[in-house]
Amino acid sequence: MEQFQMIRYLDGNGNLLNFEIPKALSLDFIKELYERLTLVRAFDRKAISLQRQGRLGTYAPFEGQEAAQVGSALALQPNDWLFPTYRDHAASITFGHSLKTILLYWNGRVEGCVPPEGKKIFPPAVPIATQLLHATGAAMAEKRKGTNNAAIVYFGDGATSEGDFHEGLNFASVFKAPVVFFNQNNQYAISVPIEKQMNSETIAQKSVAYSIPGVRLDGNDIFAVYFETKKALERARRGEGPTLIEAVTWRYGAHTTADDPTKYRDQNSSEKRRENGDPIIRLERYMKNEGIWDETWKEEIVSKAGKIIEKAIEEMESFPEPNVDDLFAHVFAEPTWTIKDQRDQYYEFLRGVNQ
Ligand SMILES: Cc1ncc(C[n+]2csc(CCOP(=O)(O)OP(=O)(O)O)c2C)c(N)n1
Ligand SMILES: [Mg+2]
Repeated sequence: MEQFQMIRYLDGNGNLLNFEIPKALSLDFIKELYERLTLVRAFDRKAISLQRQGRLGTYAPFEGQEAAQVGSALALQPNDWLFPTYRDHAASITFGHSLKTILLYWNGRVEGCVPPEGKKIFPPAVPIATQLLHATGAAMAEKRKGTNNAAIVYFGDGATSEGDFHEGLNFASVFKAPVVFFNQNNQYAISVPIEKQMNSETIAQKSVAYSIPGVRLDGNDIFAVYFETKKALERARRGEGPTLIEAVTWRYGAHTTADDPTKYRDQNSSEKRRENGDPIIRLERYMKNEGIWDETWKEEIVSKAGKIIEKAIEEMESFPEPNVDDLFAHVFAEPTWTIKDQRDQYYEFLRGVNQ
């Protein structure tokens, strides 16, 4: 697709390509990017390890997708909305969620859905693509209220085959809602590779049907992600409506800890992608090329990340025991008779177990 060439600011060797790089690229900012990427990757690996030790429930890893999530979330303003899926903890953390909250979520705790005071972060959407409608609605509401706030919504390649994707884009286009549709094309929907899922060559081209801009970028290039998302958000704030961004990326690991990817793909070739595609290695190469790399600093931030993660685990593990009512309390504003019935049955079951 001529029209949807992949946008890159940095090549695999960390060289800047022919793009005007805005002034925001200060040394501090570049270091912040690297530090954030390092933290979320270490967190992701630790979460898998906790799940394997029986200290965390099923977990959805995002290793490989860090630049797409961190770069896009950093482009937001504090009063914007963020609608994540079950794989977008790096985006949520970057926008303000604590690591403890993310861990509580994966231990099935309702407290894991509560954003910090004043932050508009939705609970992760597990039903695929439903969040595109929520984000469009929130953005339409902001527009009606006359604010300057925008929304970003994350979703995968598989989600673009759902009706909700099309409904969301159509509504947002018609009502010029200030929303950025941020697709992470990690090329798999569980075990289904993208070529078995759709005949479209790109996801960005799906924007044509709704007469909105479509941007295809290298999702492992944090500069491209950050600056292109920023542009889309600015466009939204100017009242020009939504943008569809396709960030092409890759998940190295399993769909979730309940999945065995070796059953449907060659995990050795997945690992080989690190050589030229890895978002963190690429930024590190850029910093080395620019002469701004400092090995001692790297050791410091790795050790700092480890401490932050250990503290979050301690907080999660010392959290008070859950209240059984939480399971039933948040389904509807007022519980229906079916929910009440299930709650009673569950209490009866617990009485039997405890006898
Ligand atoms: C409506 C709905 N249908 C099916 C599922 C089961 N399911 C969970 S994840 C997933 C694949 C989603 O793939 P993609 O949108 O590419 O996101 P990724 O997991 O790759 O981040 C499916 C089909 C679901 N959660 N919701
Ligand atoms: Mg996918």
